Amino acid sequence: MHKTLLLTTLLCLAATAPARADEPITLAVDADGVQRAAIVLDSYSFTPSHLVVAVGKPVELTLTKEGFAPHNFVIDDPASGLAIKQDVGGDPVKVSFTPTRTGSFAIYCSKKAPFGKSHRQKGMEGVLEVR
Ligand SMILES: [Cu+2]
Repeated sequence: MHKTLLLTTLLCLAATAPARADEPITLAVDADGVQRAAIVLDSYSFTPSHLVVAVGKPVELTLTKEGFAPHNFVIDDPASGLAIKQDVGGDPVKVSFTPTRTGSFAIYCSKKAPFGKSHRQKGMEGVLEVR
């Protein structure tokens, strides 16, 4: 009897699992006008990996790394106010920027072992969608 109840509870929890990592997440604008989100860097992914932000408003991301491999957070489009290259180590780190143009911009990790594929090639990339 109790086992059945436990199983039912677990199944219900599984059904309400968190959204997929690549589902677009629209950042809310806080009272101070800043759009904030927390992102986890893992081997080899960003979670969440698809951020939607408003143009012309500051964005502040808190980056946290899991696992042992070194990772970084790169968005490289200086003409759009996006010139970010931030190493993420043991402690969470914040990056701030203000996108000045609308569009879709690649987020990626530029780390690479001496031999083999880059982390980006292994799937460690995402999208910053500026609307
Ligand atoms: Cu990486």
